[in-house]
Amino acid sequence: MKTVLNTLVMTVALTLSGIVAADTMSIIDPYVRAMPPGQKVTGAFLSIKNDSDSDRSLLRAESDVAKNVELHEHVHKDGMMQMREVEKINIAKGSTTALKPGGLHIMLIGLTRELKLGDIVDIKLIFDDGSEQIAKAPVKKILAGMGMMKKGMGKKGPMGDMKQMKHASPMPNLMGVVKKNAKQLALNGDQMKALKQWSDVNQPRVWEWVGVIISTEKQLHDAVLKGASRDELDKMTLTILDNRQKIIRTKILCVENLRAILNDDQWNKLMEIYAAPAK
Ligand SMILES: [Cu+2]
Repeated sequence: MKTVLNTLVMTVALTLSGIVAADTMSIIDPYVRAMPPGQKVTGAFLSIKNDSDSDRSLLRAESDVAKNVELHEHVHKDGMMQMREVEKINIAKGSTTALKPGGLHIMLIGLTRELKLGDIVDIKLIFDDGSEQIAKAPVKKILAGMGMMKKGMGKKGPMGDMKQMKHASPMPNLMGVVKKNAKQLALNGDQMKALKQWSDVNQPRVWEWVGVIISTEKQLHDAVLKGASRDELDKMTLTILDNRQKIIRTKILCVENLRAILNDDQWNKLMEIYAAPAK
């Protein structure tokens, strides 16, 4: 009898704590940005509502779809917009904090699998009071960039994002060509390793910059309609240019790096493959 009573008490206590936890912090409309195939970085967005009677902060996020999960913010610095990691994200009592494109967000870096439209990504959120919540975030396409909001412009489907990519970088993507033709180029183990090291470091950075360009262009589009000042519009334009320049510089370094890693035969072969019309 005593055991039954204990079990009963425990059950009631567990149920109550479950309700309290669910009632104080709620996760609203989580989603993950769909990216083109092969892309290793993406962002997750959601709102967190704090109905508890004390301020809270989100300390960490975890997910098995990415090797690294970071909390990020966009900051305007010297007229430029940049992304950087933050220690925590505050949610004051009685308020809602929104993580959205161009603002605070969760960065999923080093995706461990392909995320397809409609997939549900589990993201564990860990708060400063030790509580945890799992956000079930569907993978969604985010229409971004000027004109994309209008019907008929900007094609739906994976090509939409691919176009954005090209748009953000008018540079040759030799690394992709090398990876695709590794066998034909007869790359050795050391070369493969050197290329992988380069990609691991630089690919996520480039994708962050692409993300900033896409979200800033969207902001610029909206700001013009709202009649923002020339000054504000210029700042956004500079942010876009700054990030474009960073991408272009990285692509230039990438070509130089490839030239250094490949021997002459491999390099000539690569130029041949690159120049050949796509089948
Ligand atoms: Cu970020």
